[in-house]
Amino acid sequence: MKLAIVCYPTFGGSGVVATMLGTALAERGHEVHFVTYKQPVRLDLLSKNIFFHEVNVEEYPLFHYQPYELALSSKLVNVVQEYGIELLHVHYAIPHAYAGYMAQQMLKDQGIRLPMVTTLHGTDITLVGNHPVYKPAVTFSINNSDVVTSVSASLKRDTIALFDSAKQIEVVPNFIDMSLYKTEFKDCDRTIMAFPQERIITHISNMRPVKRLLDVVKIFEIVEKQLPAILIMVGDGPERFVAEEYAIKAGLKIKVKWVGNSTEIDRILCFSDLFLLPSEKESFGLAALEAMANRTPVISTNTGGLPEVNEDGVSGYISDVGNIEEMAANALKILKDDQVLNHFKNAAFAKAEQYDILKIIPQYEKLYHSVLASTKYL
Ligand code: GMT
Repeated sequence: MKLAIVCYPTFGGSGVVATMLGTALAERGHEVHFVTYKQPVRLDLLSKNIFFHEVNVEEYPLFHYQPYELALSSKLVNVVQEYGIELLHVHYAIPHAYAGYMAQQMLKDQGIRLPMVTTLHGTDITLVGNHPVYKPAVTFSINNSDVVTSVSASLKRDTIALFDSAKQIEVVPNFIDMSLYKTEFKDCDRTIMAFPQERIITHISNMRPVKRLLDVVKIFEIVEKQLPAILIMVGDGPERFVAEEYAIKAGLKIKVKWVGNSTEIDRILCFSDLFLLPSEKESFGLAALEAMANRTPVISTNTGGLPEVNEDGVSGYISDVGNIEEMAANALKILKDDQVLNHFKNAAFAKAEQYDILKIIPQYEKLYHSVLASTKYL
């Protein structure tokens, strides 16, 4: 099958999922065309069956805002015509589903039917998409997609509740390639970051307000009073400065290490003892799954899809948003004893196996085949 994937090319989870999906599909013999404004960060272009088409937005003095949707839909039309694309899969509704719909309409005029699968990732529904500024367009895009998927059962419920939509939504959870984690990393050297007696606690995010960065530092502050530990903060974003200031004022400057955006996530997670994700909202929590695949237990909130990923008392613990004391107490429960920590590490890995890519890719393929086979597109 020849398909086009539209996604954000940055460090966010939706782009990572789209890239992993496209790469896996290409390995299974499908021809995959990524259409976005920059090469996705985790995309290996030198792969058989993978193409990348950059969307360029022409600047013009009259434009206060650059019309990205227009450029994207035009690019999609060109790519579909040139390569005979059979199906479009857009990740993150805003503005991708909207641009995809416009491309569909332009192609329809030329007698070309292009079915569209839209995958909802979280904030496109729960935060941004729900805002009155975007809601009518997002509702329209959802209702006019041929197939809509959500990355968790929780996000499906949120979509139905917030958008009052009768559209059927298929839950296809996010996934991870577990074959990459079956063998130990050769360069998993914790001494580059910590002293032997220190536990290594890690947080990874885009450091936006929903991630509650101050909670991360405050949880660590409580834990660090009880046992030797360091905190590795991976990523960058608007909340970083405030959290960094807090850590310095709390006397934790040398204990909290800010490493910025990283392409070495697995190298960091493989020597981590605990992962913190105290988010306000999280449709799935891909970073938590990546931690678990690296045998790192997770302390998270119980919001959104997190309880589906992080099994309370098994792969870690979940708490109400903002309950810093409980999250710190649970972190200590896991970290205080080597045997307990090892037990949680193994359980986190076993839980991650439920989301192995081998179980999820066939679900997408089945959806693609059913939409292609539907009479509408024969
Ligand atoms: O966080 C965002 O604003 C967007 C998005 C992204 O691109 O990273 O994150 C969402 O999609 C991820 C992949 O499906 C999920 O793992 C994240 O939980 C979800 N973020 C939120 O719901 C806040």
